[in-house]
Amino acid sequence: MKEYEFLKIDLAEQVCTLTISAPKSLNALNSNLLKEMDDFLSNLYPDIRVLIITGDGEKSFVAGADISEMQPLNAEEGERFGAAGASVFRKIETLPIPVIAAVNGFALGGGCELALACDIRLAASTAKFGQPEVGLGIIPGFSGTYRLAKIAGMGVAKELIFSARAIKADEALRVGLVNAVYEPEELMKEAIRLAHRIVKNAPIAVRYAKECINEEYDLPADEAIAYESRMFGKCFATKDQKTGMTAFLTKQDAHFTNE
Ligand code: CO8
Repeated sequence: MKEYEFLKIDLAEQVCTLTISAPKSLNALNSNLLKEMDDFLSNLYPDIRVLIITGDGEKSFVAGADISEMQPLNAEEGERFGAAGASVFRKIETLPIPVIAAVNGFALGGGCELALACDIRLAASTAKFGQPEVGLGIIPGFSGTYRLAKIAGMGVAKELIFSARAIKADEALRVGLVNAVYEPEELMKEAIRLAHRIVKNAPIAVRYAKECINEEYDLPADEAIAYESRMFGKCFATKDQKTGMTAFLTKQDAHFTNE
């Protein structure tokens, strides 16, 4: 398995855990770390069915983009840095497998935006979410203005972004920013348990479902419904559809082969 300076990778039973590790800065995202993430996501091992993203240590998921690296940037460099992070996060969002964020602590700025780019967010009860950018003289630059409004609604997004107020996990759950909250020691166990539930299902169907939900969201209703019908039809061209339905009808467990 490839070695990285800022990423730790663990692969077991088709579930890959990517741990972001920059301990000196509470796992802040610097440009070398983003390059490593881009490389990892662009060369994902073919047998991975679910990716879990978490942060190293007990205190922080990701405490944002690296402020010391951003401080001297001019407008052009700032745009380039923002675009580099946004492109990595878009890769996560469009990855052909589900991505679970296991938010184990601070998820601030780019850290909150990273969690938002994942498909599902699970949080430790000690996690804290926020978009503190306006307090630093910038706006969220890794697609936070777009995704926070999409996921938690425009009112919540505007309040959190304008005020730079950080919220605890229970409030994040209440506003729909996270799917579930667990005690810190349970978080990874629950993330892996959820990943294994996903792994049991037909991989192509899971992939098509993710694609449908992503693509249909911004389409007018008739186009969205037609999109789903096309993808639904494509499922019947897979061996796994026959496997799944035959297993149901013969009262056996389905063993999908991703075909
Ligand atoms: N960047 C760089 N260093 C950081 C960051 C960061 N985002 N966060 C923490 N660190 C460093 C601290 O400077 C400190 O370093 P040192 O030990 O050398 O002094 C170390 O990590 C430990 O941090 P603290 O001592 O501050 O730890 P505390 O427990 O007291 O506080 C906090 C923890 C509350 C998380 C605090 O560190 C903090 O507020 N961090 C900054 C959070 C933040 O504002 N994040 C948003 C950054 S902006 C952003 O993410 C924009 C994304 C889009 C970019 C678009 C590009 C143009």
